[in-house]
Amino acid sequence: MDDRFYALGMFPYPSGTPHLGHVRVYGITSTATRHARLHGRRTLHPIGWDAFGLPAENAARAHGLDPARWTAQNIAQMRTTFQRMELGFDWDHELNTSEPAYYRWTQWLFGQLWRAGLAVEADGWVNHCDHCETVLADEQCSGGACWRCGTAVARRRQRQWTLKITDYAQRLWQDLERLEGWDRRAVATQRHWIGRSEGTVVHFGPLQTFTTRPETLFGVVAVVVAPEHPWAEDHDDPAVAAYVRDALATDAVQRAQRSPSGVPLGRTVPHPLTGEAVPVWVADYVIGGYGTSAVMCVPAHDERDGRLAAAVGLPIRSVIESDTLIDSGPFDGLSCAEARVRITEALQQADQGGPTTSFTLRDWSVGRQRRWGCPIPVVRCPSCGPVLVPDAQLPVLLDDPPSRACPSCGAQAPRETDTLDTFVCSAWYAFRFTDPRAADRPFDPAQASAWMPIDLYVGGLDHAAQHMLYFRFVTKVLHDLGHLSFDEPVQRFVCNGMVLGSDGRKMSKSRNNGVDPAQILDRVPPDALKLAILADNPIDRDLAWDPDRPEAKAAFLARLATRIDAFLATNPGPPQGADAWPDPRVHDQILGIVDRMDQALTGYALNVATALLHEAARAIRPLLDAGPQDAGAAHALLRAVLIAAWPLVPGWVEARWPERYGAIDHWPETTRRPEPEPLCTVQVDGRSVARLRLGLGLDEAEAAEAAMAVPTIAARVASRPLVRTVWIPGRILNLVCAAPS
Ligand code: ANZ
Ligand code: ZN
Repeated sequence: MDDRFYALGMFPYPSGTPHLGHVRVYGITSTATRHARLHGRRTLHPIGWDAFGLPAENAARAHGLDPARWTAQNIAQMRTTFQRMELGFDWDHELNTSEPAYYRWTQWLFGQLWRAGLAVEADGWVNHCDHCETVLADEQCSGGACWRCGTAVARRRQRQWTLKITDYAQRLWQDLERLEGWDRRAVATQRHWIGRSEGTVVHFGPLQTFTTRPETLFGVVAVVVAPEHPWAEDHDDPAVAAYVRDALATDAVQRAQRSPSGVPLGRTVPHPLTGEAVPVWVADYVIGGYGTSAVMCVPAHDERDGRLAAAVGLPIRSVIESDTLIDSGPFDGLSCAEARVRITEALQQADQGGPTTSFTLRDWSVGRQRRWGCPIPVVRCPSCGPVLVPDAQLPVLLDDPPSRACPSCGAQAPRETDTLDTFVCSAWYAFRFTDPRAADRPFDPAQASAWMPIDLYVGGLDHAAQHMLYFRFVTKVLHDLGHLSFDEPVQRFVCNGMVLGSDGRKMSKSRNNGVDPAQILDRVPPDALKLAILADNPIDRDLAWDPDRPEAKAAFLARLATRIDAFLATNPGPPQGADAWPDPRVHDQILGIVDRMDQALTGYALNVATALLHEAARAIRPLLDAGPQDAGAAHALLRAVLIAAWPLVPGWVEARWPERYGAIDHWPETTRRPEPEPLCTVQVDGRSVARLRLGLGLDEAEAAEAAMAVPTIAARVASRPLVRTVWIPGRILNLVCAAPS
């Protein structure tokens, strides 16, 4: 087994007070870390702050504070609560993405991407939140509204710093197969976002379309372009211009929902195989940027095309009848599957298209018109254009003057004022954690490669798309540039369920159903809080919060503590590891529970582990109450139970751990006493002659041999040859011999 264990809970935004979701995420990672340590692994369990970004800036604005000060206050407050929770973080690895010591290297990462041709300024349609005054990634618009403030998203055309994640679409797709340790829901989410689709490009003169159904080519009645398509833009016809303007102002979700509409562009293009003139339309159900932003319209066989045709009066041409092509010229009579291949071939031969792959994944627009973010290290020189600030001149600080010397010609030039999307900061923080104090490098490749891929990553399913895609993308790029030995960052990805308020809905400040862990810690010890949140439900399910649960767990721990403390005070001896408890069933039962706790902790089944802790408490009670005669054996079993409980309730265990028990440094031995071999009946020629202990694992010949070693049985056989042996392990051995000659 690997001797290192890197457990990471997604690091928090320090935008307010900690919540129970944090207790759950880091409760999982801290338990897993301690368990790994008991198995002799070196562990890394860091924590830091995803400190840049809109939440801090908006909140700071609302409170009239500088975002830096506001963030620092929140971090101090959250750090205090996290420390009270005794989560076993490696505090000496703490990092803060808004400090120059960190974001200098985020800028270095941008430079790496720039030099690899993966960071470019691209013109494109962007989602804009007018309230937050910033561009939003598609993933940051939920239901057509800004993920942060809920304002309806507006669409704008803008030049944006963009990372070309689509260059990695195929690898991001293909490597999903390797993610065996991931929550299946997260893999499905990634698959959906990458959205690989195999199809065919079909040329209609100068216009290219993307289809997954080339066999319907003879059913085409129009070519329909997206409002974002160059053919639809700046159109002279006022009807087209008005239609396009309206469509572009509407976000994708609403566009997909409204009833189909479209307008003709007033021009035609030639059909690639028949040469027929096909009219060109614009319609808002065609998505700009997917495929070629243009589709061949086949109303007879595509639902959306059919609805457009019905709405605007386009003809309907049926070309498939019970899986057979009709009215399709030379392809009549072929099955759909055959026709798909043959028509694609015909297009290729005519140089009018061919097979292709499309991805739903869009490039990642990372420019934000915000102050509280990592400055993009670029100078906009009037004579040289955009110039990357060289690594040696980093960091470009937030408070740097608005202009600096152009790195290429030396003239004073304005620096880029856009900052980076915070998802860039969090796309590489896990590497930094392996070498967090390095001043002259972002991380040590040897350290990163020794600790990673991450053994256990825990976070919400809501980060399964964006953060996890960006994290995988940056890992692959840094791998390709020689900075990392691996190209997938996470081995095991556990998506924790949410903590729901007592009203059954997600806890949030706005619903006022949230619970402050700090207040619970005023009443109960941290281990009781952790048990309360880890018990009952598997970690990947939602958990309805029961406000009485921490007190119940505290009472359980206190009762058990009283018994154990009394036992330890009146039985001062050391544990006698070799001594077994006189009743083998009790002995085996307790060590069996310890074994099952080991399995539960290995599989992160922390609800099971919690239940086993209760079971262990019941099982050791008779030992604690039994009095001094078997104290050595009782100590040995108690010691095993305490160690097994330590990953879950470390503070509680350490508070009663006697020095004479040694160190809590390895998982207890659970070898139980060997089961005695069962007594079997031995027969000779069907008549019982003896009772004998014979091992269950023996085969026929071995059992017979063992029996023949017993003189009384050998005498019965009296050197007659064995004809047959009947052996039912644990029950009967029958030796059937030849008749005496
Ligand atoms: C003709 C056709 C006939 C189609 C038919 C379907 C059924 P997926 O699987 O998502 O890749 N399409 C292509 N580009 C599009 C865009 N930018 N916006 C909206 N729709 C687009 O789907 C590919 C199919 O979706 C393509 O195949 C195209 O319609 C449409 F009976 O072409 B099909
Ligand atoms: Zn210049």
